[in-house]
Amino acid sequence: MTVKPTTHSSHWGAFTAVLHDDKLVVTPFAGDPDPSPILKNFENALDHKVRIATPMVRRGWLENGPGPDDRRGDDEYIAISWEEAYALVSGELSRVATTHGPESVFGGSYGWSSAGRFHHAQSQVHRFLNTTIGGYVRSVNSYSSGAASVILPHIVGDMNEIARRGVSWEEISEHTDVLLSFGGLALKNSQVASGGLSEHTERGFIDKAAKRGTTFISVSPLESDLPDEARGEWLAIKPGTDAALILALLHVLNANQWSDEDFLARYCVGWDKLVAYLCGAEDGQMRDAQWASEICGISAARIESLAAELYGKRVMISVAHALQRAEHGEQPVWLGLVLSAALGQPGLPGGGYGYALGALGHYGKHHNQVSFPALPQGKNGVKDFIPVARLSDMLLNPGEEFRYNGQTLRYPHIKLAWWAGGNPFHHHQDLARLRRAFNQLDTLIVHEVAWTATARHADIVLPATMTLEREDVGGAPTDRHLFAMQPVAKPFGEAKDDYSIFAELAKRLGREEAFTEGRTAREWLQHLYQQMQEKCEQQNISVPNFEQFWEIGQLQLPQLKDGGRLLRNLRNDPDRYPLPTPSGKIEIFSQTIADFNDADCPGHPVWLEPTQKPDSQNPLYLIANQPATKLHSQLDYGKHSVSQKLDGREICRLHPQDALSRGIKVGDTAIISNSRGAVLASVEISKQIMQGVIQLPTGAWYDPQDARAAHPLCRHGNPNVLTLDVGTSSLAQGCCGQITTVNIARFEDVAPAVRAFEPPVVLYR
Ligand SMILES: Nc1nc2c(c(=O)[nH]1)N[C@H]1C(S)=C(S)[C@@H](COP(=O)(O)OP(=O)(O)OC[C@H]3O[C@@H](n4cnc5c(=O)[nH]c(N)nc54)[C@H](O)[C@@H]3O)O[C@H]1N2
Ligand SMILES: Nc1nc2c(c(=O)[nH]1)N[C@H]1C(S)=C(S)[C@@H](COP(=O)(O)OP(=O)(O)OC[C@H]3O[C@@H](n4cnc5c(=O)[nH]c(N)nc54)[C@H](O)[C@@H]3O)O[C@H]1N2
Ligand SMILES: [Mo]
Repeated sequence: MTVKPTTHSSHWGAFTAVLHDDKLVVTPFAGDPDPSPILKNFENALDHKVRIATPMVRRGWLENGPGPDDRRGDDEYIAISWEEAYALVSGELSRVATTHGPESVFGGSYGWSSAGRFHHAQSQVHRFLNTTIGGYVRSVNSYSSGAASVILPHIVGDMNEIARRGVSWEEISEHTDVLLSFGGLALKNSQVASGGLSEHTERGFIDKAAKRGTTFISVSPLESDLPDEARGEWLAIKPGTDAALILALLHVLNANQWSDEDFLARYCVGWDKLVAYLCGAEDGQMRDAQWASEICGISAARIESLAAELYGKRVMISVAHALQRAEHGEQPVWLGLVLSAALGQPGLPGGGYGYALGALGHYGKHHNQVSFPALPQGKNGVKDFIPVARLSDMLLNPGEEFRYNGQTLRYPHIKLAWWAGGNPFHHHQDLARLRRAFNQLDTLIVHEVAWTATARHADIVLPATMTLEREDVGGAPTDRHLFAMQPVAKPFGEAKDDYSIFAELAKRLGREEAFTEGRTAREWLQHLYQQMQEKCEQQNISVPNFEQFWEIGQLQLPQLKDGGRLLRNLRNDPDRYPLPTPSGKIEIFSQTIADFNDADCPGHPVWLEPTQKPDSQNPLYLIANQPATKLHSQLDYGKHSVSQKLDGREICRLHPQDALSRGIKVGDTAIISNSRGAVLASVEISKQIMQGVIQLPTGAWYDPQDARAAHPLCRHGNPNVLTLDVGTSSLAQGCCGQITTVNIARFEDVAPAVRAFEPPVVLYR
């Protein structure tokens, strides 16, 4: 059967799709100059054996009822009908909400879900819990920018304004002399933007800038973080030590009187206090190039010459998200801003600070004049929340105190957790600890398209459709195209979209009208579209009506060119446009943060030793960064992702010297381990990686050989078996997943086959 191609969109690009005799063919959006190969992951995904066909209940939960259970992650499932599933789920939610209140339900449901404004799973969960039981314990911030999203409001007033609405690539390509990037600008990362991106333009802009004369310098443990098109310099740095390097650069600028004292006096507070710290007046320790060199591994001479190369130039500083996904991750974020200020660059064309530039396809882009509205989530009557990465802490330590952003809060006592559109066994650190945490629950409910490790820990699993099996509207505020996401296939098995599932549950809870407002999914799309259309009309932007839009499949929206406005406005008119900080200026010293009195994040940026440093037991750093071949764990079973594994295992990369000294060869299976567990991975050897560092990307589905082991062995290569589950600091409590320390050896036994994509044992009645 051949069907007319339908327009569609995903977090990694827009495309058209067609089913030819049950084979899905995906073609990138014609207007995309540099489409992502991740699109290929769709082609074998619709009917993969790891998809979930019917609702499921975990055997232990069915037999024993709700309650803590060590069998989660290691149990059989029983296929049930939707009627049975609705009855079990609505009954259990009523029981928990009536007995313990909505403050015992965790509905954070962190995760990227799929593109599509309406079926965004997390929004659906939140709306459902708000409209049926009056709320839920939520999570704040993200795994992406846990530390940055707390510190940046204190020191520059707003995160979004210097990240997503920061200086644009277009401006950089025209004006920047030096782009100094901590953590690089890997094109693998800007392939992706939440909500979708129809035009991948980073490669083109980087090429244009380099041709015009921009010097790119990438400070990173990996050479591959610098795109070839940048024709730049790779400065290899020990993971987690950028704060020391930047302090030394500031020391050199100050010592040579290269710091822009006029800018620092007019637009900043606290430079004098930082200078006292740099020069040793604060505590007797000088933070000069020699001092930093011993910490970060870059020679003192190169640190000094780098400072000289920045002086007098139009400089853009960027700090990747990755740097703050680590112990004391607040510090490099703060120091990147301070460095740009000491150079007097914020607010100049192509100059200043672009936090997370290149980390996602949103950054450095223009914003649409009007954006597509989000699904309203209703009112959450529960006040309790956690910083998102404190999940296991919360479940394991109910009632205990924790610090967050100057407050002392308590972990709530959670009985039931609900997850749709996220995979904590992908995103969270220390997976053995996460399993223990989930085992404390009475009930875990998960909606999933496939048998992820999270689904395998659930008590009730509800099968969700993929976007290809339903209607939606795809768009992001930084993408000028809006797409009709038209279905290309029927739902797999009995899968339903999250909205329909929640609508049925709301009906059984007597709250259908409150949840649906009487609308079908199609009517919601029309309703949301109409709201956008009205906003457009108010601004004299003409757009087709919904039916025409649906027929054409796409439309183009006008954009604003206001990137970088926060610091540009400050520079041009500080009285009229003070920053939304207590001083109205850039805070190099923050009295607010100082008054919090947390030793792990004092009032000005500092170098603090991480607890995780290579030692005799764990002599190597592990970088667990974003995968090039997929988005997180999504469609890890997809064609492109699988084609980039070896023996079915994720590939780790290490330096030839580190391999040689351990007798490890290309193509070997290696075992990477530390006190939390071990993973198997296939070996690639590369000089593009710093000696002393191993890289293993995230995204391989957790595949423990013995699910109940205290120190599990993952056969597939999921680095979160190894990462440490601690907060970045008492200030932000962000996740520290990016960097840990490990040992590596050749795996001498016969390597066990990967079983990540084999469904669990299911009993059909
Ligand atoms: N060690 C380490 N860990 C990390 C990171 C790191 O750098 N190092 N990075 C972190 C970062 S930045 C992030 S953002 C997180 C990402 O973590 P997540 O966002 O949790 O990862 P995803 O794989 O995107 O999970 C989305 C899940 O939703 C499912 N899904 C997709 N569409 C739908 C739908 O319509 N309905 C339902 N019900 N389900 C759907 C997918 O199948 C998938 O399992 O990981 C973090 N974890
Ligand atoms: N293909 C693809 N793209 C993605 C994603 C994906 O899953 N797949 N995820 C998206 C998401 S949700 C996010 S939040 C962003 C994340 O954006 P980032 O966090 O910036 O991305 P990462 O790839 O984790 O890290 C970028 C690079 O930082 C370097 N790095 C790590 N530690 C250090 C350090 O201590 N110092 C220095 N100088 N460099 C260091 C690593 O070499 C790494 O390759 O990526 C997005 N883009
Ligand atoms: Mo992220």
